[in-house]
Formats: sequence, structure tokens, C-alpha cells
Amino acid sequence: MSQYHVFTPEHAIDYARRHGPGFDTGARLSAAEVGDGNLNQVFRVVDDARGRSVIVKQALPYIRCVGESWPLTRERARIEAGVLRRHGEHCPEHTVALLHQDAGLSVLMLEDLSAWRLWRQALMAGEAPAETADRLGHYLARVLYHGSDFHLASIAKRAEMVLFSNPELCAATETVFFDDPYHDHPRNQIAPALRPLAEQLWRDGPLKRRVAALKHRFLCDAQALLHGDLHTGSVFVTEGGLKVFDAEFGCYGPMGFDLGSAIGNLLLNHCGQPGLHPGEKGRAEQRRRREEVQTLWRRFHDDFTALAAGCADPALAEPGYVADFLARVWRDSLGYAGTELIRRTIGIAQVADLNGIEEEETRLACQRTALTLGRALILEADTLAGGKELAALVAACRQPS
Ligand code: SR1
Ligand code: MG
Ligand code: MG
Ligand code: MG
Repeated sequence: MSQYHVFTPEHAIDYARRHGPGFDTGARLSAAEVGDGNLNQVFRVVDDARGRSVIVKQALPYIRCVGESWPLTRERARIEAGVLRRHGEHCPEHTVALLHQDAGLSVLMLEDLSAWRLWRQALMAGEAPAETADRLGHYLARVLYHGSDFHLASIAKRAEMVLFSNPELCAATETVFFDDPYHDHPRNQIAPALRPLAEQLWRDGPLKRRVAALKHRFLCDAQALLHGDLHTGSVFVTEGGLKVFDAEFGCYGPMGFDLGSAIGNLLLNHCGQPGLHPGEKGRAEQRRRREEVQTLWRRFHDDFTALAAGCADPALAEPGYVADFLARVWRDSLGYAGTELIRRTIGIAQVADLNGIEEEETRLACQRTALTLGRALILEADTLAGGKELAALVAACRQPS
């Protein structure tokens, strides 16, 4: 096994030369660090003459956006490779291709999707491809179904739970989603003008009991092999396609966590629209976000239901059980979406949909909407029967522009 060392661009070139498809000794390669995530370093290695490129991603032994004060296992590279393999098996058209892995170096080589666009950037520009939510619903149905007890026999599923035990990354998720934002923690990043609203959340007993239940379900309920960090910056899009990447937080957990992360990020964009696109353009984008949330859920629900018709488990195949199960996943998704809205507004790792708004009063108004909507989703998750009811709640939280 290779000895771990932190890559420079030259190391990334050497690695690509040894393992990249067609990157032979004669090729003139260049590399640049292009990572904009919170955890790792990411190099793009290019062979200009032949028009080829790959991504070389390396896990550092700590969280990059925090520094060495928050050490984090490099095991996450092995987990990421494994999740991409599994998800690639079940939904190859929507999973980034893993080209090579070196466990000792904690390095993955991935297909280069730089010519595609991050979904978050497309949403912020008001240029998101129309089919994206539908494609993501299809991806989620396929990967979550095939990693669940509806598809896997009990012994195989339990072996998968061991293989994809991801304790340190799960602990980080538990902390940043369910703990830090509900207390006065130094990791929080709270605009001074938002502090009174944050303090209200910290005193809100009913809200914190619901958050406790969501955290507890994340801790206990191993429903499927999740992506684990499915925000709109983990998805590349084009007019014709969608690819999910960055699966290092993958773990067994409740399906609603992945669905809720995606829905929460669509709603963060909804909240930011008065600042991103004032006036009619922003209102039209908000209508699209509300439709996308409904489309995502509907496609997931319908595809999952069709797949589960083939369920071989004698108890889970009981007529009506899949519908009951999916009703619970819907409620979970709304709750997790609410926690995503709150943690991305006052916790660590915030999002450009809100923080990119230059005008301060507008930005603060959008952030307040995100906190208010997040709280409402968590508290009202059990009362929102479907997409229409959710859309009505979201529309009622719209800021005047
Ligand atoms: C402490 S890690 C903070 C966040 O960065 C990642 O992108 C995940 O979203 C994680 O929650
Ligand atoms: Mg990421
Ligand atoms: Mg089974
Ligand atoms: Mg990542």
C-alpha cells in the first residue's frame, strides 16, 4: 500500500500519469487545485494536447474549512469509493465515475465534470435545467431502494452496514446538523442581527424535542446506504444530465436524510431569491423551486414504489406496507429539510444562495426567512400531507421584494 503524503499538483500529475486512462509517459500534463469544498483537496489534471482531464481528490487528515483543530479520519476516502461503486452499480447514469483508488494515499481519481455546472450555481443564476429534480428523484429511488431491506436479504444488508460504518463522518454530521445550531457554540457563524432569532431557537423546547427525534432517527434507523451530504453543491448538471458526487459522508441511515438535504437546499435557494433576483424573476424562480420539490418527491415515490413491487421479503411485501413506509419517509424528509435550512444559516458550512447576497438588509431578511421556514418544517412535518401542502407553507414564508 502506498505511504500517505499530502499531494502537491506535481504528485497529482504523477498519480494521473500512472493510473489515468491514456495518460502515458509522453503526455504533457498540468494540474491545478480546484477544490471549493469544506474537507479535501481536489486537483484537476489536464492533458491539453489530447483533450483529456481527470479529477484527483485527496482526503486530508483534518477538516479543511476548520483546520487541524478538527482532525478527521482519511477512512472517508475508502467510504466514498465504496459508496460511489454501489450507487454507480444501481444508477450509473447519475453517479460520477470512479476511475481509480489508492487506499494508502486516500486518493480517488474521478471523471472530470468541469464542463458541467454545479446545481447550486445554476439555481443561483436562474438557469437550472428543467429535468434536474426529476432526475434526482430517480437517482434517489434507485440507490436508496437497492441499499435497503426491500432489496437486500438480511445477512447481506447487515454486512453492508458494517462495511459502510462511517463513525467519524456521521459524528460530524450529527454535530453540525443537530447540536451546534441549537446552542451557543463557537463553531456557529451568526450574523449579529440574527442573534436574537438564533437565541429564540435555543429556547424553543418543542423545536428542540423534534430535532432530538430527528437526530435519534439518524443515529438508529439504518434504512438504506445514503449519499450522506446531498446538497445542491454535490450535484453536477447539464441540460441533458445529472451526476452526483462527493459521497464521503455515505452511511446507513434514514432515507429522509438524503431527500431532506436536497429539499432543504432547494428551499435555501427559494429563501435567497429576493436577493439573488429581485422582482418577478425571483418570484418565478421561487415557483420553480416549489415545483421542483414536488417533482423530486413524486419521482422518488413513484420509482421506489415500482421497484418495491419486486420486494422478496415476506413481511415487507405486505400490501400497503410500502405506502406506509414512504409516508414516514416524507415526514422525515420535511424535518431534515428544516434542519438543513437552520444549520446552513447559523451553523458552520453556510451556502452562497444566502451569503452571496451583497445587500446586507436583503441578505438578513432572506436568512430570517430560512430560519423561520426551517423551524416551521421541523414543527409541522407531521401535518403536511403532501407536496401541495408543503408548497403552500413555503409560499407563505416568501419575503416581499
Ligand atoms: C464539519 S463538516 C461541514 C460540512 O461540510 C460538508 O460539505 C458537509 O456538508 C458537512 O456537513
Ligand atoms: Mg461536498
Ligand atoms: Mg431483506
Ligand atoms: Mg465532500
